[in-house]
Amino acid sequence: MAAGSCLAIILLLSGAVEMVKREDFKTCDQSSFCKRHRNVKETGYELLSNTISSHGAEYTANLQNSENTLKLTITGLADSTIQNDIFPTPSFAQTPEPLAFKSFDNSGSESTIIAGDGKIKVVVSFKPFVVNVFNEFGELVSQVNRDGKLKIEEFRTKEEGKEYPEGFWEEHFKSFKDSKPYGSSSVGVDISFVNFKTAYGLPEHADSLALRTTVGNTDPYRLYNLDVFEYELNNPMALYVAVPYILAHRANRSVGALWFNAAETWVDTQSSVTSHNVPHFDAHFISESGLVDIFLFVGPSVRDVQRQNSKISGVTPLPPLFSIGYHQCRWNYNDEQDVQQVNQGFDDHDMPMDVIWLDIEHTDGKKYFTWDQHKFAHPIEMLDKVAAKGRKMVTIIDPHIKKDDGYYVYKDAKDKGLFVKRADGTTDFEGHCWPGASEYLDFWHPETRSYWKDQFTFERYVGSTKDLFTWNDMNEPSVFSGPEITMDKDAIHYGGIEHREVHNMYGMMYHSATFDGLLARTNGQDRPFILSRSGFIGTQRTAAIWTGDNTAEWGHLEIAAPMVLSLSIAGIPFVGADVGGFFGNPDEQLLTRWYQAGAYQPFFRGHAHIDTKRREPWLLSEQSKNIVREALRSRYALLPFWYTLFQEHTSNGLPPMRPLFYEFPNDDSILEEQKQWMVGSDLLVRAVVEKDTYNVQVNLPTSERWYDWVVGNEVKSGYFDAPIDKIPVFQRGGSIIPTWQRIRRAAPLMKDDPLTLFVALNSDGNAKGQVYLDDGKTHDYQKELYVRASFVYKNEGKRATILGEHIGGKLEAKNWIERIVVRGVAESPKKVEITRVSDPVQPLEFSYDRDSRVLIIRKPEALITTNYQIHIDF
Ligand code: NBV
Repeated sequence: MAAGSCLAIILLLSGAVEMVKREDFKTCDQSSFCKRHRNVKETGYELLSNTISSHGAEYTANLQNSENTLKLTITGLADSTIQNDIFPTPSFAQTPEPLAFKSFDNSGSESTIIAGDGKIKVVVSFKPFVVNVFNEFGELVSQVNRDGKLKIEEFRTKEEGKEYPEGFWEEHFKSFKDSKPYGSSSVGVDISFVNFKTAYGLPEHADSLALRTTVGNTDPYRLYNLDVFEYELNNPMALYVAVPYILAHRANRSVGALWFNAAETWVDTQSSVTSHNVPHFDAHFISESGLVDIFLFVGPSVRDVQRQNSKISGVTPLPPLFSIGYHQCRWNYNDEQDVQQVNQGFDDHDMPMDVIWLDIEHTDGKKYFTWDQHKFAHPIEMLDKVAAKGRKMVTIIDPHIKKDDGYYVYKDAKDKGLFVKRADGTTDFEGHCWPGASEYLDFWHPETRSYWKDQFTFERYVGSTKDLFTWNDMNEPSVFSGPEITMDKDAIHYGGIEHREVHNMYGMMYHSATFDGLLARTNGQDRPFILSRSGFIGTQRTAAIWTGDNTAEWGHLEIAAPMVLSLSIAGIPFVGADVGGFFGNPDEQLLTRWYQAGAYQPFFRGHAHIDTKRREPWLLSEQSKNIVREALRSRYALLPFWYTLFQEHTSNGLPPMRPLFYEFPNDDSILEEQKQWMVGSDLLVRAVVEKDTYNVQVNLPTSERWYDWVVGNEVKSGYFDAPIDKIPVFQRGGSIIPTWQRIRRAAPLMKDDPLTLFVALNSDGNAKGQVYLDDGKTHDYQKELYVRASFVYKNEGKRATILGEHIGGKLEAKNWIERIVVRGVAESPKKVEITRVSDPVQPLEFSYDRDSRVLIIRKPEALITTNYQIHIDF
């Protein structure tokens, strides 16, 4: 166990206590709890020192102001070390592990707790009540309730004649009434990140990567999962996903805070400086219900914070290889013949593609798990034809269930009582959605979860095969007839839980039940793949996310990167945006630029609205078609790199796509960078997101040497040509990147292919890298059926050695190294030789290009499951 640098703070009431239609969605002013909290001044809580108790990993005390008594609990938590050697199993719910305090001390006015194996200090000031958190360097990094905004409203019984604040009980919005039978039960407190100017997170918003100051400027960032039609850019309105998590960063220091609350939440943010010129980033969290339950991740580095968060909220289990290839979607592919043509089209035009998607029109009357009898009369044959090319399919399955006694899912769920209930707690909640009158399954009900799981068996889901995967859309949930296009807050879930309490979790409860179904249908053998629109803390354990209904406009291409990065920071790494834009018709320039950017984002899918023109890539002009083909091929070449990154994510929590400051944490000049990002530690991408732009400025951190990813020559920061057929991508000096150069129809067909390694020398003339591979499909990697190999390039003066080493796994992988491209080599070698364990020394063919300083070593023919050495003599 390494030092615990994580802290949980819980506050409870003590036992006693056209463009977007903006008018469809509430502002803070229209939401009474938000308004009340936003305007709160100091609430005057103080800690009652005679109530303090502390033992083990727990500190408790009562807080009091003129209205309430609250119970405070502070828990020290462990943060396990990274497991290098072995594989973590896919990560499901992880219970935080308490780590006893090192010491605890009480003076007259404050308690001092030393936690995290001596690495964290917490000073709890009594009057006013403030929690001060110090990192392992003794620096104050975070304060809870520094501005005294702690406010908790308790559930109560309405007393006639008593005066309550406006909106405390029944509340109205447009024609909707929220009965609020328990009154308001909101919670809020301020969390300050001390000595930090810049902070990130709070997805999902179509907004900049670095969080803005909302105080005095806009509404607070809103986290309330909603289906927002034609969402606008650069504003804090809620979207489909809610992750109440903030990361604050400055040179070499990071700290994170997770607000564990699934009710509607608003976060007012402000970056400012104290009178002593100390910067601080303040976040005022306000939730409609629930507890104040905060996890603080004390870092100190950004990697530490990411790992600490992943220990609490989980990681994405290794995805199947096909799912990191390219996905082709459209609302809708019309019939089996259409599917076949799309399948064939990619082959005819020599473009790799892995998955063909079917949207809602494939069903019989929007009854999910059924097929339109005319258009999709032979689903198994259709699927088998697609699978014969090594590809997969995905069908959409939405959570609204058509109210139709002739539909078996409706009938079963009705009979078993599995639907969400109205406020009366007994009659079924009903809403309007695609199928017309619909009901919504209650995924808090254990029987719903097991029923749902069973629906994915091959017997039950007639027409499905193991090559079919699932898309969960509309799971905010979207209710066309509901307030703000979603479910009434006073609807009731299993166990009497009001929807208000758990709204932001509905989507995740749904997609996690789907995950259970896909896992069970092959008895746990194959890895599931699910795409969800809605998500919450922990979504990453069971689904990928896309950014919903974007638009075919340049601004939407630009915002895709910061949106995907924010989700990645907040722990959801398998993310992407609809390539091309969902609404509207992209022109060729926009579409090609989007493919070029999307190829370097984790989830890569083209998708389009039913009213748009067809846009399969071969419908483009010859020139654009070639560009898109190149973009697709650039993605497939890097699949071993992406796959290795996803595997590494399972143990360190790091997202494959990262902001620059993750890799260059001491550089304050890149904190707001969002047109450039990193894929892993070693590739830097500068997307071209501006129309008619063919030359772009790129900021390459100077601490490294950089190489053009395609040409291989060394480059420096500055302006780079970005003709329409190219976006600037760079390899970091010191890295070795594994690629597949034999591009085939689909990713699984490439899994045994030989590798080409790209070696980029750092200023010492060294480099290193790794590759991880397995069957790409099953959970056999948990039985050590994988291979991990490392590559090191060592500069030894007049000689250099490349060491290839098999460092893990028992899979007898067939992959061998077919070429090594070394970048940044000063002179041509005299000879290159390989020594394999069993073979004698063998000379290798090579060529050297003086202009680009690139050395190419041909056919070392070394299996990655063996150890070998290549000697380069200069
Ligand atoms: O199922 C139809 C669409 C789907 O294509 C899109 O990707 C989802 O985000 N769905 C929303 C419903 C209707 C959108 C107007």
